[in-house]
Amino acid sequence: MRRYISLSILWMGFLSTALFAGALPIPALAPYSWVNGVKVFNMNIQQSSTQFFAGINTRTYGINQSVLGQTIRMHDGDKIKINYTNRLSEATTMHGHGMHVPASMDGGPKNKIQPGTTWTASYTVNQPASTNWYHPHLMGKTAEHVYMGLAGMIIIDDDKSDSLNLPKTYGVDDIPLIIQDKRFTASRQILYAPTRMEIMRGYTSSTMMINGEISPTLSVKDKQIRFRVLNGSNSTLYNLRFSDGRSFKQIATDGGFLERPVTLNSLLLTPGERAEIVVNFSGDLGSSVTLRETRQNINLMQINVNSTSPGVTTVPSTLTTLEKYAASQAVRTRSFLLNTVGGGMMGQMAINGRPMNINRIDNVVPVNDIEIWTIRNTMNVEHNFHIHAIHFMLLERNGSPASVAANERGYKDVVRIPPNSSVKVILKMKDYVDPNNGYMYHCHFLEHEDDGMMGQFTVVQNKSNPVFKWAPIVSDDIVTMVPSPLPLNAVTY
Ligand SMILES: [Cu+2]
Repeated sequence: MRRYISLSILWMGFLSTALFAGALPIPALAPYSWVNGVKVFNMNIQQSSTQFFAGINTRTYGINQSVLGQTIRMHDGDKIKINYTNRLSEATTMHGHGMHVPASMDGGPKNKIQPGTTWTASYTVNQPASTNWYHPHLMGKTAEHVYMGLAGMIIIDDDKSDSLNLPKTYGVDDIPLIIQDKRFTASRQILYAPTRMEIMRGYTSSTMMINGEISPTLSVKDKQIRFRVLNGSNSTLYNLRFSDGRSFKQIATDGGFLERPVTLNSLLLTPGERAEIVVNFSGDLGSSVTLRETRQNINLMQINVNSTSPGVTTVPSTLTTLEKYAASQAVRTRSFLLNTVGGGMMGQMAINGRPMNINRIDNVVPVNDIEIWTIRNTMNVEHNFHIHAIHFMLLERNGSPASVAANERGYKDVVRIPPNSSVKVILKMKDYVDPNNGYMYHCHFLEHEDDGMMGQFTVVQNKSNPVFKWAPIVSDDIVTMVPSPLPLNAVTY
């Protein structure tokens, strides 16, 4: 009877709070070959099945594996080609989140990959060491495709990260943690069916997983261990904390290293955000610590300290020097209002009153201009804000520079905008002029993004003469491509 009860609890998905099961899966590093000096990756986007629950096959999507994707690793300066082949029965795209690449290589909604075809992202890596990720970005389908399992990590190394004495053996003391949560049907298939209220409030679940494993166990040595943490969920905030309340050091934000490690006891990540943390397990041989999510009170992962292998014992006190811009250097300010249109709480998600329109350029950003963007959330729900290709620094929260947390004082590409609050960021787009291909900015709560809380900007040489191939109507900062004397398919996207 007792066994029956515990199985019933398992079926209800609550076991994750009580027991730890399999070892934490470490996504394999994606194999590559060098072809004429170019590092070539072949990534198959495929349908498969995964056993989240013992003995039960759950239909999933993955990239070179059954769920999630292999880790793509590259070095600043590398020439890269990533061939994404779509072996699904539906179209998708593959966007490099956090990647500073030309708009035509961004993998946004226009870079559609039809079933049976291959799309190639080709560029030279041009950014600091950082933890990024790749995931679909198809209009209206991003949330579902990520939920089905399409997400993988991209790790960028550079000379600085090579030389710093940090844990850096992948899967041993440098551990990727892709945290997600999912709902399942009674037959244990992934259930993606948000109601209108769940689109607003978040399609969340208490069944959490790391790297596709519910309640995993990880064995580590009694040294400094680095975790590359990605909130890969659709719309769940994770507040991470260790069961013994121990402190740890955050060394990197979305865009790479912080100048100095920041000591924390808990780490809050909104969807799409990354943080690299280093945890000191010296003196813990033979003991176990649990990584917890405190907003929903979930035990995420048990960490067993069971080896004394050599490793890193101290974290460098200085990591990098970041280029910073003063507010007085900005030549332009822009405002972005996150709210709904038509129907209040049940209306459509929009930015500045405009739901996403793929045929509209909302902002034209001149290259090398320093700009301040103010993003305001006037709703009673959580949002965040993600900008493609550009990393920014926070200037203020709610008008206060002092309200920017120490671990937010690095380069970011996703920033939390809590209910009824505002954030001011400063940024400069340094390259990749292309008036004919847009980059996205959007809320990274994927249900909000899919519903329309997204806009599009281009990077131009000269704002007064952006040299469009098409005939746009320019009104304030809005460029509308319709009606145009050119057919839409004349636009090179
Ligand atoms: Cu949102």
